Amino acid sequence: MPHATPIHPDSYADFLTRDELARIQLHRLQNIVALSYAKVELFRRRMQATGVKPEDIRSLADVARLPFTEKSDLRDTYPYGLFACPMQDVVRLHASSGTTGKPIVVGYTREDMKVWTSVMVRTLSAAGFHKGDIVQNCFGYGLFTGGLGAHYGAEALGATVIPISGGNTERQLMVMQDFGVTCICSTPSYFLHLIETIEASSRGFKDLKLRAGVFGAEPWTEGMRQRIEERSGIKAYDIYGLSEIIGPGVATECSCQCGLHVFEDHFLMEIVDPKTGRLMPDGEEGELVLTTLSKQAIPMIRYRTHDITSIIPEPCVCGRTLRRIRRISHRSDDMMIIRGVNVFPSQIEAALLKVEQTLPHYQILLTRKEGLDQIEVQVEVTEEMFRDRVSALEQLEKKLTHAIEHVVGLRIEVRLVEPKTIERSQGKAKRVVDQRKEGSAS
Ligand code: DLL
Repeated sequence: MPHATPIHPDSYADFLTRDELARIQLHRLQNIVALSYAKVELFRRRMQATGVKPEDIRSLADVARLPFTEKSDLRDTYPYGLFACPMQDVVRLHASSGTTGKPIVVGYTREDMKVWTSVMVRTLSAAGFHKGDIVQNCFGYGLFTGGLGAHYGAEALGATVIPISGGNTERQLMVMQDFGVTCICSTPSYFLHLIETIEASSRGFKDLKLRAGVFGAEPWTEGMRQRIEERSGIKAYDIYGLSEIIGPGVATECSCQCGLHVFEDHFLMEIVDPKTGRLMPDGEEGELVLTTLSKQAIPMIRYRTHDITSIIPEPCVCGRTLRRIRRISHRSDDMMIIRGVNVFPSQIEAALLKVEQTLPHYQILLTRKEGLDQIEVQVEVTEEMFRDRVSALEQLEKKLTHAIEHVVGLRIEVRLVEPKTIERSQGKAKRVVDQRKEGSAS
C-alpha cells in the first residue's frame, strides 16, 4: 500500500530485511542478557538455577532457554528490585496500579526515553500522523504511560500536541473544533463517549477536521472499530503496549489495519501456551511473551504479558518487514467461567455490536446466588430507543440475548438500562463488575 505521507527517518527500521533485523536482535539480546545477569539478582539466581549462562545465548532461538518473568516479580521486588542501573541514571518513573495492592514501578534512562519516543514516532507515522497535524492527546497524563508516551512521540514527529488528557468532555469538543484538531489519541471507550456527545450536540463530525485516531490501552473488537469509523468518519488504528515493556509503542497497526506490527528491533516476541509455557507455532493463538532488547533501566526477559494473540505469518502489503500480531482478543486472566462455559468480555462486545441500536455502552455484572455464579449483561440503549414503545425494547432485549447466545453458546440475561446510566470512563473502561463474594448466598 503506497504511503500518503513521507516516511519519518525513524520508520526506516520498520523496513529492514529479516536478516538485518535478526542480526540486530541477536546482538541486542546477548547484551541485554549479560546486563541482566550482571545487575539483576533475581534474574541471575533464576539463570543459575537452570544452569544457563549468558554466553550460552548463541542464537535467537536460545531465548527459550531463559526463565520467564511475571508481573508478581515486579510486585515482589517493589519498587526498584528489577532495576539494572543506578538510580542516578533513571530520568523517569511510571507506575501501573493493577487490581490489588502496591503498583508496579518502571523506570527509564535517558537512552530508554529515546527508544520510547522513537517507537512512538514509528507508531504514529504508521497511522498516517505527520508534521503539521494537530494531535489531541486524551490518554491520561501522570503515572500511566499513555499520556506522556504519545506526547513525546507526537512532538518528535513534528506534530502539534494538545496535552488535554481524559475527561471534561465539553472542553474536549470545544478544543477539537476551535483548535482544528486533525488526529486524536484515546482509549476506544472514551472516544465512543466523545462520539456520543458530539452527536448529541449541535456540532457534527462534518464541522471537524478530525481524520485519524490511535486507540488502545484496553481490548476492543473489530466490530467496535467499524462502529467508531462509521459514526465518526475517521480512520481508527489499534495501538498496543504495556508499562512493564515500555508503555504504548510495542506494536501498532499500519494503514492496512490488518494486525499490529511489533517493533521487533526493540521487543523480541514469542507466543507460548499459557498453561504449559511451551512455544506455539506461528499462526496459533497463545500468550504473548516479550523480551526487551534495548531497555537499560529495567530489562525484561521473557515477560509473560497474559495477553492472548497469534502471529500473522504472512508479510504485510504495506512493505514493513516487522511481523504482525492479531489484535489482542483477551487476557488469559479475564476469562469468566459461566455454567462451565468459558466466556470472554470481548465475545460479549462482538455479539452486542451485531445488533444495530446499541452504542454499545455495556457492563458485565457477576453475582453469586446460592453458590452459583450468575452473569448479567447491562446494555445502554439510545435516547430514541428509550422513548420508543415497550414492545420495541423487549424485542431489542431478545435480539441481544440471541446474539450473545449465538457467539458464546450460552443464554445470558440481558438488561437494557437507561441512557447514561453506565459510568463513562476517562481512560480504561471497566467492563466487568464482580460482586461475587466468597461464600455469599445472595
Ligand atoms: O495501557 C499502555 C498503553 C497506553 C497502550 C496507551 C496503548 C495506548 P498498562 O496500563 O500497563 O499500559 O496496561 C497494559 O493493557 O497488557 C493489555 O492487556 C491492555 N492493552 C493495551 N493496549 C491494548 C490494545 C498501557 N490495543 C495492558 N488492545 C496490556 C487490547 C490492550 N489490550
